[in-house]
Amino acid sequence: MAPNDAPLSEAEIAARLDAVPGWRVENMAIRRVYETGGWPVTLMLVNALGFAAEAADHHPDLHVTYRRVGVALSTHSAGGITGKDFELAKQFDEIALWRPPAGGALTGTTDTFVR
Ligand code: H2B
Repeated sequence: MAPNDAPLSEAEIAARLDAVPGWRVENMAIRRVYETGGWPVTLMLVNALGFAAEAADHHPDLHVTYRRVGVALSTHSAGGITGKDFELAKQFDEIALWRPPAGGALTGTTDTFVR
């Protein structure tokens, strides 16, 4: 089994969770809920996460409601949580929470957005 395909121990999971604030473990998956502000942003987020998941060939379970997107990551083939799940969680946060840096050319949206 490649290193990232091996299920992580509880201690390894706890240590790696420290590096992804906002994520928790429940029922054999790492989980996070993004608040979107409403349906159009919910759908944009689902598509953005889905695009990254397909590029990664690693796919989340998504719970989609009007103003929330719940994400659960686990590695089915390993029967647990692996390094793949944590790497994709970090990538999801980069995508979902990214904002233009202050002082740059981009102002950023003033609409209610993902957090
Ligand atoms: N996604 C997740 N979350 N877990 C898996 O074990 C998994 C996957 N396996 N996406 C992948 C696809 C596998 O089916 C393909 C063949 O790589």
